[in-house]
Amino acid sequence: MTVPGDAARASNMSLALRAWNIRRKALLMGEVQGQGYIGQALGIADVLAASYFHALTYRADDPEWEGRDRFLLSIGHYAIALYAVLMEAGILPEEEYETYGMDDSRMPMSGMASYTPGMEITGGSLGQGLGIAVGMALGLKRKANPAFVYNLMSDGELGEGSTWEAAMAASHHKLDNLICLVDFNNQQADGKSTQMMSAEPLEQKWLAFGWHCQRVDGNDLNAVTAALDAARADAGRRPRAIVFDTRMCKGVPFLEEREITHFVRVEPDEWAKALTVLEEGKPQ
Ligand SMILES: Cc1ncc(C[n+]2csc(CCOP(=O)(O)OP(=O)(O)O)c2C)c(N)n1
Ligand SMILES: [Mg+2]
Repeated sequence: MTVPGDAARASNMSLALRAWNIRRKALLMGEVQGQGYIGQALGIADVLAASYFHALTYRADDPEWEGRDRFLLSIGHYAIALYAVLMEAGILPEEEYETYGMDDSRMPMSGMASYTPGMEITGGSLGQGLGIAVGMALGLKRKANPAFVYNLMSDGELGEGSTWEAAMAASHHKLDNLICLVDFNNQQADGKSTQMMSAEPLEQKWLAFGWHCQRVDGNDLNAVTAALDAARADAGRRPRAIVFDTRMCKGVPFLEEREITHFVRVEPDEWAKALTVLEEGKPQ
């Protein structure tokens, strides 16, 4: 039985190329519909590459394998980014990107666990993922299953009380098999997170809730992999958080420079241009 999590780690393909492939697949899906949460997908691509090709254990041909690490997408609107990495990991076939957002597609615009292999939960109502992750991590421990639970959440979800209830429960239950990844893109629906309701000082908050916490540049692959390694290796009987500062639209300079909003508008003729610009920056 193949274990692509291990195969991926052993492969010669660099994480930079993996991240580039994820960005390209997300743009191709965006082009299919003429829309999509592309700013978020481009921003989180490095964290997804490092998660799926450095940190996680899974079997691409058996997404429900009991021993897999669970990767929860709490932010259902980031589904386009998860589909891109699931295709890159071989859990979804590459050619399926052409169905993105269409009737009967396994890739709806907002994530649906029952539709998509490799999608562990239906996110979308913000602030639910960490609570579900706590339950899963507790259940795995009770079954003596050594898998980790990763929960990818947003900075907008830091404003949800349910997030902090879950954080407190995780620490109470000493869930050292739980790793919470926070995409701090400093953006939410109505403006910048720091202006809407600042969660700063954010590391101190996780620490005060009894968590191990790191904060790194989420678009620096070396920093991301080092943080994932440190989170797994921490000897404390406590849950672990990593706050990733990311840049929306990363990798497509003309979009990076556009005024960033929750939904970055890409004009019909700009998808092809974005793919061309990305191609120019392809890693060796
Ligand atoms: C409980 C809840 N309230 C409101 C919404 C509507 N909503 C969808 S995305 C979003 C933005 C939240 O910010 P963040 O999650 O950081 O998303 P980003 O702008 O970075 O994509 C909001 C408010 C929701 N999905 N769930
Ligand atoms: Mg955000």
